[in-house]
Amino acid sequence: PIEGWFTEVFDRHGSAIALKVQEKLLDITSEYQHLEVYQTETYGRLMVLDGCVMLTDRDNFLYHEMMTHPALLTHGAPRRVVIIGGGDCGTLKEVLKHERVEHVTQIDIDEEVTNAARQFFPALVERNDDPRAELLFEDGVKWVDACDEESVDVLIIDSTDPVGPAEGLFKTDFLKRCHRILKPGGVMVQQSESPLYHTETIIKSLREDMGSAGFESVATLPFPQPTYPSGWWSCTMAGKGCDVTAFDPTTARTEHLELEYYTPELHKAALTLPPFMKRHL
Ligand code: AG3
Repeated sequence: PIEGWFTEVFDRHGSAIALKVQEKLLDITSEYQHLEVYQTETYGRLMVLDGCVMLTDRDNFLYHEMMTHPALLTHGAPRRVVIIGGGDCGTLKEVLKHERVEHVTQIDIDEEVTNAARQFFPALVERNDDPRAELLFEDGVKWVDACDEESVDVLIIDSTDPVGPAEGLFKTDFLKRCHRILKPGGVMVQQSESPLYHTETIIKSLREDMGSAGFESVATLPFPQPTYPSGWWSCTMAGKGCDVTAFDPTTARTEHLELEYYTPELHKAALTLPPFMKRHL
């Protein structure tokens, strides 16, 4: 760690990411995790949970657009969307851009994350007053269990790494419960860590577990994320009775979405796995 810099060290991979910071704006320990917010010199504000970078003002659009638009546009006409985690509201903001979505429920276990977003990341919460948005602060696993069968079109798991509070969100048992609440034609998408660091481990097992949970199709989409381990990240989609690997970019209407990264063509391209990933999956 360098003085005056925030550093996240990825010990197992012998690498780290560091951002020059000007000031620490928040440092609290909630019931669930250690939450920090910094003002950086060149990436705007930075949110950190248990020492891990969650987002910065400058590059969060990459992650949030890729966590949202491929799944919603693959589905085609989602009306009911559920987000597990996502307390910073960055994913919620992207979902609310879709006019045909009628209701979005965000379930994060830790209200302090949303409080910090409200206080320090105004751009992420700017659509929170939308009457279609419902924010709940409870255990997402329990919420999914209590949810009606076949009632959700798109389910987004915007979690932290599969350790600590989010560990249960990567288990087969939870994926089965996710499958239960999706309507036929439903799509789930989960943040799935780094293609460079986690293809043979987390990504591979998540894809297998999605298959065991009853999903007929799976697709892992890599995208750049400069402030996460290795600078490169991924999401993995799974389809219930639909093919998430097939996407026709000419049918997707995105003019009204105010996008900074996602395009239907880029989505199509991200469905082509690089050879090294293909070899391991
Ligand atoms: N989700 C966190 C992805 C994991 C980042 N991992 C890390 N830095 N070691 C981010 C939530 C944004 N809505």
